[in-house]
Amino acid sequence: MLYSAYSQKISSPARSRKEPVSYLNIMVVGQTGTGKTAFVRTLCESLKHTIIQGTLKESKPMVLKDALRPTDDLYTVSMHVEENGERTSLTVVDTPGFDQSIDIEQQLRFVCTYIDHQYERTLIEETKLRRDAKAVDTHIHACLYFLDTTSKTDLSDVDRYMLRVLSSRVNIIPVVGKADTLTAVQRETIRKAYRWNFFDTFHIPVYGYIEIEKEDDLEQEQQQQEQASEGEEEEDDQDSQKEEGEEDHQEKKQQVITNHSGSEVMDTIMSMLKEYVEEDNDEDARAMYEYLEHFPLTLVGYEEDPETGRPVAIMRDSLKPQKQADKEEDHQQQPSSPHTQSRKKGRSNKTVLGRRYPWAVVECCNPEHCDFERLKSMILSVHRDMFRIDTFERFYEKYRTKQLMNRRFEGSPTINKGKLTNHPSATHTKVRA
Ligand SMILES: Nc1nc2c(ncn2[C@@H]2O[C@H](COP(=O)(O)OP(=O)(O)OP(=O)(O)O)[C@@H](O)[C@H]2O)c(=O)[nH]1
Ligand SMILES: [Mg+2]
Repeated sequence: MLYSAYSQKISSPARSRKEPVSYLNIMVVGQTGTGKTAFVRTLCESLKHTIIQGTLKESKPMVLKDALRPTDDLYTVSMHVEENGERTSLTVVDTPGFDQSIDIEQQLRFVCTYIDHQYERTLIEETKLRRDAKAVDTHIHACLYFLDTTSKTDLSDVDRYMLRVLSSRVNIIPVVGKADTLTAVQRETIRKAYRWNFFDTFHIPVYGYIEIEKEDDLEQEQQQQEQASEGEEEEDDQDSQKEEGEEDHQEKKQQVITNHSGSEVMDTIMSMLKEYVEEDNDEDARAMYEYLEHFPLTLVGYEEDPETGRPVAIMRDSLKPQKQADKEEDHQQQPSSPHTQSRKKGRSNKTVLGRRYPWAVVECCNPEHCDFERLKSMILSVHRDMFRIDTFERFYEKYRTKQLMNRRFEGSPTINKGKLTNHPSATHTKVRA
């Protein structure tokens, strides 16, 4: 009830506006140098034709126009985007990368405080007698977590810790940045290893994860309870059982990684989703299934001019001699048609966002090269409403309950408004109609 009232309000902040607008706020987080800012710039650049004129706003001047440098302070970029006839007020929050030489707890606290602060704004709004008609939804609906891929096999301890804490507050989408630096085999290996880590070993509740109680687990639990009631086991027996358990786990990991998607739990989730799709034609289940098929998504940021930070001009097929590229196209077209001639002309001038290597061009928006386009469509259409609903119904509710319980126990209902306005999110750009 509360949500529908709220969502209606946040979806149509101005009655005069003909098009309803959905607010979507995403945050990029991860260790330093993993490609977060390059992703934000690539996203803005790739959306430039769909941004409604005059709506692009940055919380820090020149933040997108300067040379690419390590991010030392949180900033936001907001814009109204229209895709497939749907309008989204998109805000991207870029954060300083985690640096392991500085207190990790403190860096994590900074990000968590920012996320919580957005929930606090809603809580304050809800408790007002007269609510602000122009209040907008500033919740962080999805957090792209840029994984540290240096080990190329397992989640790093820092990532694991950060992910565990963040996934209790926000929808986490783990991503692999700089995917052009991985060979096809490395990508597949890393993908499977991460799936196993996230879903089977550490059970990190990222977006798409569903907790499944397996029959084996239930049986095991039952057996354990029976054993406990029968009296204490011999210590030696327990140790050997534990060792056997670990061996089984390793053996299973090897089997699953070599033969399947990399994760037994993910396979189970996906077959559940498949049933929903086949039996009920459930679109949300289909979207989630397709997302999990590519989990974790791979990204490539554009190659920037070191001085201006602008994308370097890369022509499609620039590495192929023009005659060869034309020949390939002629195979698919009527050789002498005027259409072919004009396409050739148009195509040979076409620049792409990407990175150029002596042997190939990697295109950011080519689905065969990485999942950038897939992620973009997740954010702007396919998963947009799921992110928003999930955030409100799950994460905000959790925050709200916790705060209200705390305040009741402390006997202090005060909400420090002065403190809130000093928070970095005071810089959060509000794009109003
Ligand atoms: N090869 C390759 N390099 C990339 C990619 N994205 C970014 N880089 C490079 O990696 C370096 C760091 O990129 P940033 O986007 O600044 O990384 P960041 O995660 O924002 O770093 P912090 O702001 O320190 O947290 C820069 O030199 C980029 O040119 C990519 O997709 N592929
Ligand atoms: Mg950065």
